[in-house]
Amino acid sequence: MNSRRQFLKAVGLAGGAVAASLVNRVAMAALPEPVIQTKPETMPPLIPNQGRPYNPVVTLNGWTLPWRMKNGVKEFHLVAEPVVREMAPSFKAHLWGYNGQSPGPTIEVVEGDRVRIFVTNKLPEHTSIHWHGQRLPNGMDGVSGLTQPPILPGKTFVYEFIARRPGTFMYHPHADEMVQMAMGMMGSWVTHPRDKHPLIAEVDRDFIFLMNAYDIEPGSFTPKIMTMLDFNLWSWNSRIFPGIDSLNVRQNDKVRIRIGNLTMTNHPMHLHGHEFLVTGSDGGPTPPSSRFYEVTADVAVGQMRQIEFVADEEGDWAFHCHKSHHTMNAMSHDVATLIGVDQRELARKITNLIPDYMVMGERGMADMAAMEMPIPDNTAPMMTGDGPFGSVEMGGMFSVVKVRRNQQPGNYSDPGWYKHPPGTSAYEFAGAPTEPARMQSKMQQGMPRLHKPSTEVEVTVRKPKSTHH
Ligand SMILES: [Cu+2]
Repeated sequence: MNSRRQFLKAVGLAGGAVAASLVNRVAMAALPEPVIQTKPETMPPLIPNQGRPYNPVVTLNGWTLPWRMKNGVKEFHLVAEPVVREMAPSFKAHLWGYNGQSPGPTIEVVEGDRVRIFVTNKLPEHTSIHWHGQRLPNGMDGVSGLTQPPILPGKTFVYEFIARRPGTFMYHPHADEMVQMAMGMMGSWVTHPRDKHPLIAEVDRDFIFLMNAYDIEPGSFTPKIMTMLDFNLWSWNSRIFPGIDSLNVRQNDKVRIRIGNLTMTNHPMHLHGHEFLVTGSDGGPTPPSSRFYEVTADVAVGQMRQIEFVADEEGDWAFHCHKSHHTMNAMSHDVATLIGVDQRELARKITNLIPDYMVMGERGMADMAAMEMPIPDNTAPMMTGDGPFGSVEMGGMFSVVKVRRNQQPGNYSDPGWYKHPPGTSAYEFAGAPTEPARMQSKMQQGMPRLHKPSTEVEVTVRKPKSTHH
């Protein structure tokens, strides 16, 4: 027992993970004991204490699966099972995943490693695991019905292959795929290069996460699995803002972020304050001639992208999907656009019927972040997140890259909010307002009109009074 505790300590999991004896020890004597993670926090990198050395990754709100070395083979044990995943504080979802969490643990190996993965199925239906992006024998590819029979409930299958190609990969079921991925079954995989690689840079910080999406009705716990497009929770590693941990780095660190997309739509990933290069995909490292600086990179369905940048600007830099409805949490989509519409008379009439009726959206949706309308239990607010200057009015696929001068190497803890040096923040203008200069012409238009101007007024726009803030 003591040696096992020391092992867990050595791999940085003591306290965070519990190695549970889920399976009969006698029957599973040849199996590595599965390690189960009970917490959704970002675990420190798993420093390898056996095999070839490498610079480990940090899985956002996740962890790396410990392995055992057996006659030169790296052995892992994945357990497919129902899990309760805290997607954000006060919001738990009933998902399917691996070893206690959704997504499952990250698997990290080195190019050339022989890998043996035991997969035990504790789901109520059959499953399989496909090793997305790997070069491997066809029979290890994990496509249920095509390359193997399904893994029935209670059964354990063994996958074995050599990790031939360094890069960023993922794993997911290839059996009842729509349901099992909609329930959260997936995980990341990193194969580190064996030697110095001409196309793979050494970095100071290496992060990885998968993008996934769920359709969970406000107040309920279980995703609707028949949803094809209309998901209402856009998550990274089954976490939604403000539940996604920040990516904490030291100023001038070289940073790599590996991102996979297992949702049903693309996500343009946008980083503030820095330019990055896309240095690789699940197809491998990209040739330098193909790399150019960007601040947004699209990650299409079933793709992985790794981006790299030097974090040379101190601050709290937003990092998010640029589809604005992907930075919101569950809401009803049947809300009309009411910006500029005077709802006072309508509200008065409705209030006669429904006394608690609340008018929304007349001045945009930002009020949603601050309003005190009751929401059902176990529901994440649609737009929220306390920042140092008020509500961040975000949800979903949003986090912050925190760049700090004094963040120590190897320290991934949250340094708190950035303290802006005096004179470097946007501030309120204190002078007198002036009328904006407008383009003038005979017809009061920029362009001459061909037809007579209509005297009819189509829309009356109500502007907020200056007392509104
Ligand atoms: Cu998106």
